[in-house]
Amino acid sequence: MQTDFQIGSGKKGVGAFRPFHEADAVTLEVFLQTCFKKLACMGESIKIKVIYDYSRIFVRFDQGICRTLHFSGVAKAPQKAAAEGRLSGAEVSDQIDRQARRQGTGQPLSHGQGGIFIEQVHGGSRTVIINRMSLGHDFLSGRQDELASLAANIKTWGLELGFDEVGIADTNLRDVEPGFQAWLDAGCHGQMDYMYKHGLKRTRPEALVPGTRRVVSVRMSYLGGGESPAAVLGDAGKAYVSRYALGRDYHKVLRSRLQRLADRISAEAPHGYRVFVDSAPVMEVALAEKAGLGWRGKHTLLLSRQAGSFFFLGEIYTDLPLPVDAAVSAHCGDCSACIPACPTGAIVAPYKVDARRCISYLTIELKEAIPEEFRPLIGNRIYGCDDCQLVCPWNRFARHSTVSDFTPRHGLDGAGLVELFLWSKVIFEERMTGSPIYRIGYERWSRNIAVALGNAIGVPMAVSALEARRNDPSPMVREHVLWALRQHHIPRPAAAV
Ligand code: B12
Ligand code: SF4
Ligand code: SF4
Repeated sequence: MQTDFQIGSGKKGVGAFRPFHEADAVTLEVFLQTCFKKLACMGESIKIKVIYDYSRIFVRFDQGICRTLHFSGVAKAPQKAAAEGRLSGAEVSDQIDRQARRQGTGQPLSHGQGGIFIEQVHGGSRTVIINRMSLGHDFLSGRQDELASLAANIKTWGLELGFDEVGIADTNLRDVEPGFQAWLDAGCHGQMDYMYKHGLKRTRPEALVPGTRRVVSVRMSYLGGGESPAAVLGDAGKAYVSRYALGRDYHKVLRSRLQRLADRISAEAPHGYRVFVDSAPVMEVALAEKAGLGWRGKHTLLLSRQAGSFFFLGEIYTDLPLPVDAAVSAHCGDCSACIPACPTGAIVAPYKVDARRCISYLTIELKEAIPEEFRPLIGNRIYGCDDCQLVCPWNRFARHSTVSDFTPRHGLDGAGLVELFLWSKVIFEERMTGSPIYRIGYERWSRNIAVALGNAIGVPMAVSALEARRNDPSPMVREHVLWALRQHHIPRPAAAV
């Protein structure tokens, strides 16, 4: 999709932007804030910034913009761009601006005529916004019964696609903004720069995707069977991999289904949307809570009476004005079992997790050496941690997933530490392709297992496996191997000191 498209004075625009040649003696910078689909169907988010500093500029557009979109050859361009942008597709519909089509070529539309509204710009670097080019989903506004039936359909379609629950929330997250800011200010995000760099877009969905009115929130259980977590955690020679990471990468599993759900909604009611799974500045837990999918436990994760907490969350941001669901009440009550169960004391207070202490952060997000104070506490957890969830009484109700993608692969549900430590980089990459573990790479994988082997006192072959990688090419892995050998009372050789 081409953005920052510039049209100089007297120059003709091309393609879908052809009518912008009407701009008089100014240079325009065209920002496509959302997508061509919107241009075709709603046109609510095309912003044009006037760069030249004129004292008074009047920017005119004629109905050519509409005609351009109706021209079959050009219509393919927005469709292609929409597909590339992972949008549902651009539609050039007959409903677009019938008024405009009745105008003769070259006759500018003035404010209030047809579907194109134009703003006047007075000097400076200002923004012109073209509003309401077409009817689009605004057909639905004010038709509450149709919206309610659409919302019900969305939930049914979501279940058909394998989600366990679907809810709808508005975008008002102002209540969580101060807490999020306090968390950042306290440095709890550690090295996760992505947590602060998007500013308020995380807590303001409409700032991330302009036009967003509702969030369709989904949850999908991920327990895929395999060895019992307690048995693995109780065996120092085994590697504990967080239950969410035993199968196929959940980002892919959820995203493709969310895309299908969004497509299905589009077929019924064309909408502007984006789908998300843990990969963007989105407050997933807070939104799911608003959408009625559960309550926030004292470990900060979302909990449901029907399903415990072993599930993923995903969202569709949409501009459809769907009816919202009510939040459910909290049921932690007097329980606080998750707080003392945390091996590293990461739940610093109810509802507050300091990521820098969390084993999930230390083994997945942290790119550098794991601070020594945490290494003995990590035990045999080599990728993530589930302890705060395993002790939660509500997880008696956790459901096993029906999605085969979450079935454990390569015996990761109960593999031996020594066996995994002997994997070469080639084997790691081959076996972990398509797994969420792939993202941490071979070096962090080896670092984590070295720590676990350091904690595997008395486990046969632990020392020899560590010795075999004493001279690992990675300085970080070498340092962790030496630390681990010291736990077994094997000193560094003189040359390595
Ligand atoms: C960053 C992140 C992490 C970080 C930080 C976790 C955290 N609790 O914040 C780390 C790497 C540690 C992590 C670990 C895990 N994560 Co995570 N994580 C995320 C992510 C990307 C963002 C969460 C977030 O916004 N955190 C920021 C804080 C500020 O949010 P908060 O706790 O909601 O904020 C409140 C408190 O901070 C409090 N507060 C107020 N004042 C103060 C002051 C201080 C000092 C503090 C500390 C707090 C505080 O108020 C805030 C507002 O209500 C989400 C996906 C997403 N995009 O939302 C997944 C997500 C939350 N994670 C998920 C999972 C599965 C996990 C793990 C279970 C993985 C594992 N097995 O290893 C663990 C669980 C650890 C835990 N108990 O939270 C799932 C949770 C699903 C569910 N059922 O809720 C999510 C939703 C991903 C997904 N799409 O499914 N995760
Ligand atoms: S995931 Fe583990 S380390 Fe992180 S808060 Fe829960 S129990 Fe603590
Ligand atoms: S262990 Fe207890 S306090 Fe923690 S989330 Fe579960 S019910 Fe709530």
